[in-house]
Amino acid sequence: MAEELKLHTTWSSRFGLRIVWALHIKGIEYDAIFEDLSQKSPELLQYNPIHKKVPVLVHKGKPICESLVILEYIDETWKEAPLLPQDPYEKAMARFWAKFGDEKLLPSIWSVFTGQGEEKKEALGPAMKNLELLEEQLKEKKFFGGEEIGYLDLVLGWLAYLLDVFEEAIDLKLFDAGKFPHLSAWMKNFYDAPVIKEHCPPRDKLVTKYQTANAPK
Ligand SMILES: N[C@@H](CCC(=O)N[C@@H](CS)C(=O)NCC(=O)O)C(=O)O
Repeated sequence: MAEELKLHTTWSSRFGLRIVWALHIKGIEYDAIFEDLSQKSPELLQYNPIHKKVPVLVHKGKPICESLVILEYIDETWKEAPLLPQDPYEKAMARFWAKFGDEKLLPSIWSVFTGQGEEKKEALGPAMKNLELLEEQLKEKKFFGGEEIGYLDLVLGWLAYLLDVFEEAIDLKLFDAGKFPHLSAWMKNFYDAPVIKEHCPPRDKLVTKYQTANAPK
């Protein structure tokens, strides 16, 4: 029986999926409420009046917004299968790279995806540089979290299922596995974990969504 736990998300939200994965890893029951972002529900606007975005987790009637904050809340509330490292320095590093993922890596790849002509070419350099930085971080580790999927894996998880969707949508090869052997192995390990794969949106539906999003207006 779900402990009054509701997740407002969408079928494809890469931020929402982090939360879905975390809840499944910890074996926590919840009710998913799928929002239509072109017509946000009064509950979403009430729970997240500042950003008006998904995901929002509502625990015993209390809303928590912003996916990184939600992940930490989940990890502190349900202690089983810890997501963040226990060591303070390792924890700080996981938070640092999560911020890097959201503030640097994601926008740089998004610019390649949405840029037109020259803009797209210029966006490639920073995107590749950011991927190289992650490659160095990962080294020989199976997951960023070590032997098990952890907080940083969940935050960067969109790379594992979405990068090749972006590539197909814009018909451009971005990611060369030969140049990023560790990252490429990580993507496979991450996506192949049943708890992740079983809770990823259907690939063909994603390709159609991003092709439509990228179509010249
Ligand atoms: N920083 C936020 C980003 C959330 C976000 O951008 N959500 C998108 C869906 S993937 C959204 O709700 N967009 C609606 C809007 O911008 O109006 C987080 O980590 O939760």
